[in-house]
Amino acid sequence: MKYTAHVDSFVRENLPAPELLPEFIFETPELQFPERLNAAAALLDKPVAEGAGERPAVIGKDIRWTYRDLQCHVNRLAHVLTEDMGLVPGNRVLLRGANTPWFAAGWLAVWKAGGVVVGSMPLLRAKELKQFIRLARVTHALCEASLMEELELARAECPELTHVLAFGESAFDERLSGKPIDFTAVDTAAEDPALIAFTSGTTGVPKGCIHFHRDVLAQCEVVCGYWLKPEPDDVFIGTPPLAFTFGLGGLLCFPLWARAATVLLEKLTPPVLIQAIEQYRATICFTSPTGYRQMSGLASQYDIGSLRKCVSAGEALPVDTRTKWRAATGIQIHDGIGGTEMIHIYVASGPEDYREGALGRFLPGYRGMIVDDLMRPVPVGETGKLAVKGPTGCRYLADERQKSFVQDGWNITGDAYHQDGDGYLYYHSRVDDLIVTSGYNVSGPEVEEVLLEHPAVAECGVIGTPDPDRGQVIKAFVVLRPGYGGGEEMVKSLQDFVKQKAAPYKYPRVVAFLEALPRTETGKLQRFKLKQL
Ligand code: 3UK
Repeated sequence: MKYTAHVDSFVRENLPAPELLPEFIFETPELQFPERLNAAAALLDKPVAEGAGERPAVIGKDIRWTYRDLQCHVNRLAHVLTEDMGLVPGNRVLLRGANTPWFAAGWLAVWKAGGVVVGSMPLLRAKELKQFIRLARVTHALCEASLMEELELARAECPELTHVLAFGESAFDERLSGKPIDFTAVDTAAEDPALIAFTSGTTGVPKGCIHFHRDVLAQCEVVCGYWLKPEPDDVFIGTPPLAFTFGLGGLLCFPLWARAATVLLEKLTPPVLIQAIEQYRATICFTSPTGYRQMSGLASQYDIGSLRKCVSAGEALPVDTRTKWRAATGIQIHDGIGGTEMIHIYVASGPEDYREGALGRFLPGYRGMIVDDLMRPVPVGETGKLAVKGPTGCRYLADERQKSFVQDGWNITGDAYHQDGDGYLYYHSRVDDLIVTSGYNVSGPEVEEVLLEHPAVAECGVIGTPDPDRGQVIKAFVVLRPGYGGGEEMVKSLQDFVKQKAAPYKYPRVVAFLEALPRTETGKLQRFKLKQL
């Protein structure tokens, strides 16, 4: 049997069968990982051992930790987990909190102790927490004191959850201060699970994506080493929750990998984020397309001259948003598509290789193709589904849906694209969201792109609704900018605008006005909710 440090083998036993796994490829020198690897040792102990101990690591509201401070806190917390809470390697630990230094310390402490992190976001309620606890057989939880209520409700129905500790209150600080500041990381195998990231999609039971210690490092090598290229003096900031792998990479793993600093603040709405960029002199920002869109209108009021690089992911980045942000800041956005199943970004473009309208190309380490429903590659220029493989990939925890995400060793992400002759990939939409109207294929994001250029439009979402004559008709939900009113005239103006700028069959036959669009905590438009309206 292969080496493992896990004493509790639940996750290993619930991995997909070998024949259902995607193929993993490690083509470059940086992706040759040793057999034993602990993500927290690599991202935290190594920098300290190599002299970065006094450098700034984590910045929060009223907190400034160096790498050595962070290591002390993580080590003490690892002692609490193993000694006071009986954690053994392989146990699942639910982490519940907003993006704060202590929440980040929780991730690293669990990894050091050999546990498997199940991240959860502050807005989740007892219903979702219960699902996570049951599916991942969670035994331990670290929860921000102010967020205990929903966890207690869930716990009442989950006997498997035996140890819960609240952090962010004085009892926690006292308990920690009694622990030694050294802790030797558990000697985990590179292939021991490190996290289970739940993704709910739009409907149904959440799917738990298992990622190994190796995967945590692989995302750093690919996204940072080959694409973003951060440096030790960088200061990262942004909005995605650490429980969303976009945030886990961008706001915790990447900064540590680069020996840079990360600013972790909660409730960063776009106006608060842009103010924080100024205040903390941040240099690298991670947020969603709507974040950049909203901030571009505010940029002139702040001194954000420290900013060097901006990463957008989670949803399609409209050209209009890219243009507005560039006009406001001079920065060409790094757009990348990633996913919970793949852990982070695998197709992307940077300022130097951006091609108008294209999402980008496969990052080094990944390869792929656009295929039809029978997994046959489609010709250049034709729309199909993306199939991708690389150093990371989909491993659902005990879930039948593995069979549809992974086919013939390829990860099928569910997104429709076409590719040009130079390997640039153009994103259309989720395959399920493609609109078929009178025989034409239209994607919601391409109509949104056009509408966003209209001066009255702040935000919009475009979907197909059933129609007896046309199969589906295009329906736009529009949030207007302050000072504009929705009415017959506005509807006509928007429709004419689309007809003028795009093929006329793409214009929205139905237009509705909303105060705000329904979004997930990760910033994604909830198209299914628009369909129900
Ligand atoms: C969509 C995009 C167009 C796309 C994620 C970066 O979003 C992340 O993970 P999820 O599992 O969703 C994945 C799906 O979201 N998407 C993401 N980025 C883009 N569409 N342009 C983009 N740039 O449908 C994808 O399949 O929530 C993103 C890193 C880690 C992540 N988990």
